[in-house]
Amino acid sequence: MSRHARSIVGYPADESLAVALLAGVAGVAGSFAVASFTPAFIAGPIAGFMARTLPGQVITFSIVVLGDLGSQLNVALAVGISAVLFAGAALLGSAVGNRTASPAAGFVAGAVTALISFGITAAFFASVVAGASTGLVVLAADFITSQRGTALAARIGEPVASRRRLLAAIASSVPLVAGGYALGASQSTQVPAETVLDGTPPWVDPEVETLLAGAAENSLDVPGLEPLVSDEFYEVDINSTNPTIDADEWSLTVTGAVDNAVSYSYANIAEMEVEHRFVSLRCVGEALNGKKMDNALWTGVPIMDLVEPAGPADECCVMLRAADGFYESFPRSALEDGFLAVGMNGEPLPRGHGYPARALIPGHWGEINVKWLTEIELLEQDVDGYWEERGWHGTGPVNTVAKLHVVSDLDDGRKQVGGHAYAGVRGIERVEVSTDGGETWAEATLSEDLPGTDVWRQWTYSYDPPGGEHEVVVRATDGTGTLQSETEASPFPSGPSGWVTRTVR
Ligand SMILES: Nc1nc2c(c(=O)[nH]1)N[C@H]1C(S)=C(S)[C@@H](COP(=O)(O)O)O[C@H]1N2
Ligand SMILES: [Mo]
Repeated sequence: MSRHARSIVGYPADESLAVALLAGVAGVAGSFAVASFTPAFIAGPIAGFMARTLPGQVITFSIVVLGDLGSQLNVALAVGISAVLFAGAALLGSAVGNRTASPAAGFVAGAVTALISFGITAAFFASVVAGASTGLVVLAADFITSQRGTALAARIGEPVASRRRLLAAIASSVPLVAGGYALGASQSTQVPAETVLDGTPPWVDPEVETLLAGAAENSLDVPGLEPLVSDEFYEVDINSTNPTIDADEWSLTVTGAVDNAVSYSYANIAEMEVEHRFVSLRCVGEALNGKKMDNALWTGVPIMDLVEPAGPADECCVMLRAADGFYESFPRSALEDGFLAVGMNGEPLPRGHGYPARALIPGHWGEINVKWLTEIELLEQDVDGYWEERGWHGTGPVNTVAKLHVVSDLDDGRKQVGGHAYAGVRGIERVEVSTDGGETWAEATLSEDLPGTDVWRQWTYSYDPPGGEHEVVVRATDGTGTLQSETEASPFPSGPSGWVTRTVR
């Protein structure tokens, strides 16, 4: 047996790169198999690291111009970088192994590969456990990819042809990658909140059923229009992977300018007197007629019920901090009507929406509705939050908007248009539609107001289409009688503005 055959990745230079890359890809798949799409997945923190450290303009371009594609590209890039890092580890490992006198070469190569993978992973996670498990996974992937490659090629016949060995490495890494992906994708890492609570969870309540049924009943019967409680609630995060928090270990602390800091466990909050509230959210970074505005029924407690026992000083501001490293600061006054949600639409809060608990700050842009909330700090001075440090001004109240998402032909030849309108706590009083580019206006039909002080409404309007192309324009008037601003503004830095216009044929 040659020395090459004995070493794990001891291939001739011309093919070792390709085999190392295959091992790297298999290693990433293995990491996914172990961690699923959680922060312990190697590509997660790398994507997060890029999102945090890339210049603000790049991130803003990605959010405003690329939208969801931007974060998908970020994840894809992070997966690629992870594979290259692991491949580098395998190459280094094999180089070291090849310098070692046999028969220890293979062992040394594998150990060095695992050690470097461990180092890379631990550096990104600051976690020894994640590093160790990833190191082992990469070692296994590396071993199987190269060793099976060698073994298969050897069975085919000595001397082992490079190409055959490479093909065999491909053949062994494909099932590794497929299996790793399938394993990772099948994992659900959310701890069912029922298991950490004694008795009935607060979101299991006949009142929830009644409220949800009412919202369904009051939703306008317009095909293609999202109902009053969103079927698919948008998600915006600074990280590509959601934190996986054990409700058992989670706590929320009230700190800063208070008489004495107070801490709450998950059970503490679930045992309090809960409320169910409809609250809509909208992201400051979305397009004027975008899809990052939604509504849900949330179960939780008024935030001041948690803050008051700490004896807060009468200070100007507050900072909310979260388990994913996110933080936002805003005026204390906005906190007064704040809500801490643990349930959503009759279920525990989904991981993507902040499990185990999130803040809801009525009428304000989504960004201060901090998910995975861990700390409420009372501040004597206003400071910049995560997005404000990157140039955004998204801590204030939402702009008024009427969106146009549905245009359809009715059986009788008329046209039907529809969408949602939202103005935060100001409420929506009226939506008007123009079918002639803004010359004349007619009032749209609105859905019944949902109970709640921070909810959207649906609108619809049907008309006889003029022959050919025409311009449909929509505008809302908020509950204070103020017409939606016609001045056009891009989402950056303080939210989109203008009237939604669409050419209809
Ligand atoms: N911890 C944490 N909270 C967060 C964010 C985040 O990245 N991390 N994103 C914010 C932004 S920008 C918005 S628009 C809303 C979106 O909430 P959703 O994902 O539940 O729709 O959450 C906010 N809260
Ligand atoms: Mo947002």
